[in-house]
Amino acid sequence: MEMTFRWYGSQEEKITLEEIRQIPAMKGIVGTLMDIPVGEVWPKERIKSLKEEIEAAGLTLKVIESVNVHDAIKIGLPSRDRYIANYQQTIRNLAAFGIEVICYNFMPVFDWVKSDLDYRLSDGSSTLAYIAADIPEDPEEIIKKVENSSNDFELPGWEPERLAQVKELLQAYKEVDEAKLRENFAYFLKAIIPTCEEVGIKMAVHPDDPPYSIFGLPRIVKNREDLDWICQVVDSPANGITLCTGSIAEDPANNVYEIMAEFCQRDRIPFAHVRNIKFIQEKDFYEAPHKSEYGSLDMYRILKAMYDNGFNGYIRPDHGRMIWGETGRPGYGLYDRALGAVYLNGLWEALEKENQK
Ligand SMILES: [Mn+2]
Repeated sequence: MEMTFRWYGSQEEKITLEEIRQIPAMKGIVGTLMDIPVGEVWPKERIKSLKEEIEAAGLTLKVIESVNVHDAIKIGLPSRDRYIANYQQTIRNLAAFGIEVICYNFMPVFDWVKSDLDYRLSDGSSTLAYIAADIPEDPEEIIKKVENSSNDFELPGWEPERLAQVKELLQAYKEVDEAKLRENFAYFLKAIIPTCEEVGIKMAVHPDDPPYSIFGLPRIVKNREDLDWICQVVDSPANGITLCTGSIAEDPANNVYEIMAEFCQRDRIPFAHVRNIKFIQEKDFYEAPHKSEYGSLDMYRILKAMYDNGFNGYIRPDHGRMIWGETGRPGYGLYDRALGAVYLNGLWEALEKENQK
């Protein structure tokens, strides 16, 4: 297990690499090149300088989150082959600089959806929440809402240029049901996984967030059956999952502990996002502090499922609250994610020592 921290790059962040390096036992950065438009090749020189900057700060760069998949691929447009060729080239370019894992998702239009990016907890901290009644019916309203509460940070997967055409995008997805989206996903995986095998990279698909349909859009990475289908459609260790405990558990029908255990055992989880959520009622929830007692998930059980089933990939504390007066990119402050990382490392140390007896 190796602890990592998502960082958006010096142009996009007020959090410095030095601050991240000072988190005890923090080893690596989960990096990105946010300014490269979706579908374009990531240039080698940009990857090289990102890696050098991170390594100069005493951290490693082994995981990229995300290389986003162009809508033409998800919709299955004739132009998809060009975007797939670009994706293959990006995989090769990343591998040339020692990247081992690429996190991505296959969600139509919206990368993730929350109703509230500044949900106040009783201790005064601020977090992300999903309250179904507060999700507007009109998708354009949710875009405005997210833009207005993003503290002027660009949020991952919410590229303003792309979402400016949301009406056209939604129209383009009209003919894409779950079966069609699955067919397009299989087409994509069959094209890129051989490239990954050739250069030694693992793809790791992030579950849908939330893991059920919203705005009438299809969802195909939402439960155990979907993950099983993905692993089988191209049966290769290079075709893996970013198991995000928060996202998977957002559907109470999903047993996050069993899913974690099964896919760790099948060696398909090269990367894990670990966070806690607290259900308010039915499927409504907010993102809770990591420690088990604050949320609806048992974090010890999650890490034990990983440990017992041989997890040896990268892990990050996923999101954190805004605490101690910090302001920044919602979900991605320094302090609470640092606390999460230290807590997860503590649980892991206990599991290791308990099993060394
Ligand atoms: Mn996640």
